[in-house]
Amino acid sequence: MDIANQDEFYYTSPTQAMAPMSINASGSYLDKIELSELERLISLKQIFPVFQPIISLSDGSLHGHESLTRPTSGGCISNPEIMFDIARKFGLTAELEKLCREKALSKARTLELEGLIFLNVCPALLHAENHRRGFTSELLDFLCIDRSRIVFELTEKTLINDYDLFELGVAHYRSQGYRIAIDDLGDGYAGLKMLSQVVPDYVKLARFLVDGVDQSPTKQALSEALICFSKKIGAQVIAEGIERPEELSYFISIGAELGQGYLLGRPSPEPPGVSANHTLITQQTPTEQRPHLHCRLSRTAC
Ligand SMILES: [Ca+2]
Repeated sequence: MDIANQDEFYYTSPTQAMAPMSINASGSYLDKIELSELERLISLKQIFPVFQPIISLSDGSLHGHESLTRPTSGGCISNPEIMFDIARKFGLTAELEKLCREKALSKARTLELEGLIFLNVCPALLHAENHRRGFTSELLDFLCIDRSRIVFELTEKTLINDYDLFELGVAHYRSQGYRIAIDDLGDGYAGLKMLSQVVPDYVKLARFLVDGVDQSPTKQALSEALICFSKKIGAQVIAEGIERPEELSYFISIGAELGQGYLLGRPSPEPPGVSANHTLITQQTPTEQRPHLHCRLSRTAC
């Protein structure tokens, strides 16, 4: 799970979310250990970024990478899910996210990664006092990375009960020239409302829709509807979590523009930088469109 999947606490209670949990006499020994280890991880910057490729499903070319984060501290923080859970628990998500972004962008510059850089972000954190505005822009300027190469992934996985706050977050990024992706579409509470209000540049289909889609008429119907809608509003669709050739073939057949998943490339600290997927994509491209999908898409002028 990446950082964008850790936002429930912020969306459901954005005000209280920014107040760190205090360890008092009733705090458990485990709480103290977790907080201590997380503070040490942040101060010593004990994380490293990995990059997973996002591939064009029309020709297999590299479109960009999503940056994910792995901890190196060991101890009780043994994986990224636990790391972000503990950060959320103690109100340290802002500090952790800032560190993740700093590490990811610096490494992307060192590796001279091609294409776009997708970064997960919690919109509510834009309003945290300890999340200094302009930090990302200053860092990008320092690294000579153009803002047009940055795509912020906003999760819709969790309940958003403050859309004014959410829209402020989106406007904040848009006004600076960044692109916006809706992450995990179909896996949360408010996807359609978010789509109508944000009008994103990219839509990332939730993994559960992709998993076994070739064997599920229901998932196919949902995927088709979301792809059709996304195309109508000018957003490119990314099918995330593609692990089987049958899933890849299906999304190619219904016209999804982009794909991501183990089949197309695992997250890596040093990704190859170019896509080796041209042969894989062309082998999976069906010789004929699926008749029923073609008809439905044609009727709705997608
Ligand atoms: Ca993501």
